[in-house]
Amino acid sequence: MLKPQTSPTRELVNLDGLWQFAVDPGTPHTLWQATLDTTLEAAVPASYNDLFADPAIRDHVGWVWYQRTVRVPRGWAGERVFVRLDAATHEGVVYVNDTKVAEHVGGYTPFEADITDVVTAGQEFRLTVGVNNELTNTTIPPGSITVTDDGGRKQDYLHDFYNYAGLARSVWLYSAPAVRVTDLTVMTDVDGATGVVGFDVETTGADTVQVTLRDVEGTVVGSAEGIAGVVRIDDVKLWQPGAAYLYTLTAQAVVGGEVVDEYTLPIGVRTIEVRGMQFLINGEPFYFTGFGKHEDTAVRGKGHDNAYLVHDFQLMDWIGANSFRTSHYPYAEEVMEFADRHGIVVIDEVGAVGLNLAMGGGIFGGQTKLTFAPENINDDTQATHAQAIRELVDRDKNHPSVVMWSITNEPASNEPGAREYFEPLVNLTRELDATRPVTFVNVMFANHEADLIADLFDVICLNRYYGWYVDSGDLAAAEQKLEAELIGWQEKFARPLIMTEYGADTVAGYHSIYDAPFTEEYQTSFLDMYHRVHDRVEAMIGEQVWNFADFQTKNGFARVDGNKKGVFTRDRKPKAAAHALRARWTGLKK
Ligand code: GCB
Repeated sequence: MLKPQTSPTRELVNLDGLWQFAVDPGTPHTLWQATLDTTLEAAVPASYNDLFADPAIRDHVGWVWYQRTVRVPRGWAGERVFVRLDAATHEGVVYVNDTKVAEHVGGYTPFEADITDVVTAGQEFRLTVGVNNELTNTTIPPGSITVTDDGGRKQDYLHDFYNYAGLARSVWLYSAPAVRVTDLTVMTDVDGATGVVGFDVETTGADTVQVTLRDVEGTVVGSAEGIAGVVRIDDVKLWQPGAAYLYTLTAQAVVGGEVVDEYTLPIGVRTIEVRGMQFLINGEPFYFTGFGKHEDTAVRGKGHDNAYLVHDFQLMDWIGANSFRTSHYPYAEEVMEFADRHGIVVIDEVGAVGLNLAMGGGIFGGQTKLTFAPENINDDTQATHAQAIRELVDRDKNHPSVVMWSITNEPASNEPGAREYFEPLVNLTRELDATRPVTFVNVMFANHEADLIADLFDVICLNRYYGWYVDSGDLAAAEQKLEAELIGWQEKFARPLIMTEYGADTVAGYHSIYDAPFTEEYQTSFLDMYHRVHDRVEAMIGEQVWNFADFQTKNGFARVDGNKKGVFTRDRKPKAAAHALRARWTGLKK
């Protein structure tokens, strides 16, 4: 789905701001028809959970309602009018006055509706958005809901980040012509000094499409006509990690010789290849440094915030990071575009987190059950998962920063049923995009001997906590076990390995001269130990520390106001390890 934009044929109105807000008293939802009888207002974009001083709102399980009035610009008569939500976490329903115009499941990908027939240019309408935060065994990510003795509903889930919900990304009203560009796919390659840009355009009935490529100065470097084809760029400037270069591709829909619509996409020309145990970007071996991140800040929850966007990327640059993983769900499109413009490499992850063993034992009935059993993670979950993959690839396929798809974090890949569950999803991802490698993120209990799916993937990502959850405080024992396991993966699979999580909870300002977990010194020594091992294992092609910053989680005895494995605090102050990482990663860059 194309991100809305202004162009000579399109207009865009941002609907962010304060919306009326109410919690739905029941399920199925009831409030959509009314003008919300509420004094509450919620900021958009923001998760609603931490905005209010009310635990009943924070812990609510079910639907909430957002409402505002919107005026359609009077100049839009004759145009198609759309409402577009960048995300509604985890399920959204949209009403224009009393008409339902859109429904969408999946909390981190956009959806839109053509509302032309129910609005009038120059007139106001009531826009109501219902958002549901429920997670079940058929949602991605999964969860379970229990009914408490007093009839209340309680949400449980296995992933280690707070279940923030609401309208955490922007909402838009936009106009576009009836005959327009509806999708664009670019695939880039390099032939000597020539860039090869393959394109595919979908329209609603254009006679033809005129494609023009421009460089950063605006000079035309190539063009083509048709709904699919190739444009070649002489002396191409490549999109490189740390040195982004973006051309713009303009697609014009033509009817009867007239241009009726125009859409412009920034594109980067680069190649990606997995060869043996190497990951090549533009033919050069690439070593990933950086973080698993979260969309997480105080008060906003997962609300997208451009100030934090800029600051986080500044801190990543300061520390020498060249990459990050969108753990554990697709991030706001603004983040992906920023990465494109600034040459940051992204492992793009689907929101499939928490599909692991404890799911069977922990939250589906309290007994040990297999995760991939029909009553737990089942065919319906897999169908939701497949749809989440489709929507992620559809949204992010044109970002040069995205070099790999991660289709799940830490599933029970050692369990019967795992292969049957994942093999079709890997195949689907490859069918959707043949240009990028596919990976998954392996959990510690499914090591190289126990795992049943790793051979399906091009690159194997590992989350390891030797020295934290295992051998806590004993870095010497941890070092031996870590190295032995990495060598085990290398010998068995002979393909690239990335350490996508390694980290230790660290309380900023807590110190010791001993190897004492939770101190700033321990976090530094822990990371140093991993780095020694990474440098000794040939298949290691990257290291992404868990986590960039401290983040909020659900309550639990192992979490003190959230997860403290951040190298930065939640308000982005460096812990001591930040300086050590900076020394290593800026050194690796030379
Ligand atoms: C993991 C998970 C991540 C957690 C982390 C931790 O393996 O992938 O979501 O936050 O461990 O800190 O326990």
